[in-house]
Amino acid sequence: MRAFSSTARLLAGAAGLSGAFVAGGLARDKYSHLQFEAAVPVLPKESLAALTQERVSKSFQLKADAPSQTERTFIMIKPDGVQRGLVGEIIKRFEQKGFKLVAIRMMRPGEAHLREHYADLAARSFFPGLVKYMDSGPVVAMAWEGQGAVKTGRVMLGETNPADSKPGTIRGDYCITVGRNICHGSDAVESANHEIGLWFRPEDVCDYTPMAADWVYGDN
Ligand code: DAT
Ligand code: MG
Repeated sequence: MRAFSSTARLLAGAAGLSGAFVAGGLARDKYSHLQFEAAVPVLPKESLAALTQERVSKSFQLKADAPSQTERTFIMIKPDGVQRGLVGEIIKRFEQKGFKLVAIRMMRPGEAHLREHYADLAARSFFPGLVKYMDSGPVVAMAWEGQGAVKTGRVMLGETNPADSKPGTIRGDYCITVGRNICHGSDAVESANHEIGLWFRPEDVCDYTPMAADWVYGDN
């Protein structure tokens, strides 16, 4: 009895399977011409869709020259930015803005290097604490290139004191105290070039043209 019923189930299953297979085949036959038409639609000549189809199939002629040697800025994610998992978020903001990443390196350069980087603040009372904090873990050093990269980079970072930084800026969105303000950005073109030279060898800085350059620097 048990053997019979499992044989019956097997037969019923096979019948169902072949039935579904036949039905699928029939459906394919019935609708195959429709699928073909959907893949290559013939649109009414004056329709908006027809015009759009014509326009997107033409090659683009927009003229835009990305400046070949635009300025570069030195941006660094400080140890607290790294520890708090904000590396991707900070890089994302510069990428999405349209700036070009030309150098990047994660490192822990040591006290002497950090003293040199902040040499102009050596006389300030917070200098020893600043160097100690900067030496407390790895940093991510970067060079970003683009029109107005130094000034715009500072705007994107926000004010030195996060309490004065507007929401929407990196410091305005992600930190609270001046002693843990998660990122550094050059304050002038000259200091940017000096800092890039301090943190990177010339061969670490990449020269390339991003595919989107003409779309970022279009002029009408
Ligand atoms: P920024 O980093 O905005 O260029 P800065 O060059 O004047 O600012 O100072 C470098 C860093 O030193 C700053 O990011 C945080 C720290 N710092 C500045 N002023 C400070 C202060 N009054 N107390 C503690 N740390 C300070
Ligand atoms: Mg500074």
